[in-house]
Amino acid sequence: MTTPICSESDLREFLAEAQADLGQARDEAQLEAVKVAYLGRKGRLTGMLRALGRLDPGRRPAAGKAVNQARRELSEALRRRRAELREERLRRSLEAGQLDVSLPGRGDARGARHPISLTMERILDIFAGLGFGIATGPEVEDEHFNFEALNIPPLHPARAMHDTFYLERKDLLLRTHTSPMQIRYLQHRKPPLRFVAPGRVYRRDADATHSPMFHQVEGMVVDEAVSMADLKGLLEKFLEDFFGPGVEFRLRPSYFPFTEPSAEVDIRSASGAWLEVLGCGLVHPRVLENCGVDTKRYNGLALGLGVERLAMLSLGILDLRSFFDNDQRFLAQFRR
Ligand code: 2NM
Repeated sequence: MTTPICSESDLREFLAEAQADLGQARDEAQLEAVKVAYLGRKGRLTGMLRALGRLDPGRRPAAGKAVNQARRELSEALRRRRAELREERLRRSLEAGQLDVSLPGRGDARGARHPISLTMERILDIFAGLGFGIATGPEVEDEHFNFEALNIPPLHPARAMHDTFYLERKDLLLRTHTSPMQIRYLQHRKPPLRFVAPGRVYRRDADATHSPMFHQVEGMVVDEAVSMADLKGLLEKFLEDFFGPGVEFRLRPSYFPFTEPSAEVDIRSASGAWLEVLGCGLVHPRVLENCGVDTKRYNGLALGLGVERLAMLSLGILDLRSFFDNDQRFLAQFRR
């Protein structure tokens, strides 16, 4: 456009053009471009205002009034179109989002305690209630604490049964049971003692009933004249607390290098079948001597149980591997 002429009809034509451009603007960015083209520093309307200076002084007031009026109208049309576009954008985004505010919430994503942790906690609570302390100790052990002190000499067949993981440093291994903690505990305290040793243990084995890492709790009582009757009484208390009152159980003679006599304990299942739940016995005097206990005065009882096994029995889990798959849908069923 060359020098604008500010006749009323020219202005009307100019405004109609501007309105059409505003209507063409499809979004707020395009609208901004139209605004710049008309009202910007080098815009058409700004050009008109400047041209007023070159006009006959007599015509200036009326022309100025008309151009200013056109600017107000243009500004107002711009504001309306901007509001229109914003509303359109909102409507489109609501349609795309299909937000149904009546839907139920998604729930929270809280984790659940692992059934092994829950079972471990139940077991330790029962022993704590009977006055048992808790021993702790390292998962990396040596042959002395894992085997020799427990009356398992180098060529003893029980060593092969333990499927030990050895470290590169040949004198170190991953503990195959929690008993080494009991040896250390005994060495540093004076009887009478009653305590449990809970924790992870490791054996080279993996199938539906064996995992290379699993959890044990071993318990021990060292006092004067401890008997199999004491052991049976302790088992009755533990099994009734864990499986419920009236649980039927039996002791079946067995063999462990660190106890004499030794027994395995079975409980009667709902189907009538006997299910093995733990091992136990009177502590072999050689084990106590290895720990500096005066065996003329003291003796002891011990028991060892697998936490996974007890968890499977009490929660009705059939495959040991479900504990280690970490499927949240499975684990959340045991939330407490
Ligand atoms: C078992 C079965 C029988 C046991 C023995 C000892 C210790 F340290 F006193 F020698 N700790 N745990 C033991 C006895 C463990 O597990 C099936």
